Amino acid sequence: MANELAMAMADLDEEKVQALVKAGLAGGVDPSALLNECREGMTLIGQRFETGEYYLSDLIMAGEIFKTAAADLAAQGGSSGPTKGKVVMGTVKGDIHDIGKDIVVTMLRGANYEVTDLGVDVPPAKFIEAVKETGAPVLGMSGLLTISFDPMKETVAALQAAGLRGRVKVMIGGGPVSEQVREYVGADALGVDAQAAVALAGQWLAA
Ligand code: B12
Repeated sequence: MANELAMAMADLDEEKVQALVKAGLAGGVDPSALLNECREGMTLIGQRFETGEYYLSDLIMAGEIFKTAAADLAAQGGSSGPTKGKVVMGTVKGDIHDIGKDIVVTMLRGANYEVTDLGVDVPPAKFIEAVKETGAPVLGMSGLLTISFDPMKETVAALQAAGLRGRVKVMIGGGPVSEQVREYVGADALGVDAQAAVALAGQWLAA
């Protein structure tokens, strides 16, 4: 049922979320459609947090429920084939939101990209080190907080200072990013969802 999954997620009804995900998969529903519904639920949760209906503990719980559902959905997306290229990904300094970043990583891996996942709260120097070590031509940064824009900008500046900017394409994503933010940060592109990340990598790494 459309929206039922989003509502179960928003209501933090873990059992119902799991049951609907399993039923959807068994019924042949596209895993990414189910993932999108869970995401809609997360947006509602964010709104309830803003209005004071939900507390931080509810956000933590939402994160756990979402991760379990996403893991079930990712397990359906297995793929094989030669690697299409390397990507370095991480959530920027000061930000510990990793649900969206993990989905992007999963989708990129599912599309046969070799992803170095640096985790959360990643300082610019760590991004640069990973780009140097792996030789990855694509760097993806995730940030869900408005205070994440400056660390993104600092990372692009650090790439420039290391002489790597010319050979590394930068994509950013996460709740509050916009074209204005992309410009401020100095990134090459922004992606609104994990599919966009895969499309950008495909564009940049096409032989
Ligand atoms: C769950 C959650 C948490 C969990 C995170 C758990 C975890 N392991 O990630 C916890 C409880 C830890 C948390 C903490 C905090 N949170 Co919080 N959180 C959320 C919530 C409800 C959902 C985020 C989420 O997972 N969304 C679902 C995923 C799938 O979506 P997504 O991240 O956008 O990712 C998709 C796309 O954006 C894109 N994408 C993401 N990254 C990338 C990267 C690239 C390169 C590309 C191309 C695409 C891409 O693809 C993804 C998949 O489709 C949001 C509300 C919201 N509406 O987003 C608030 C929210 C982000 N949190 C907020 C706040 C304020 C906080 C805290 C400061 C609260 C506090 N007072 O302590 C702390 C910050 C801690 C820190 N330093 O980071 C605010 C941010 C406000 C702001 N503008 O700065 C929000 C918006 C809630 C609100 N409305 O007030 N939070």
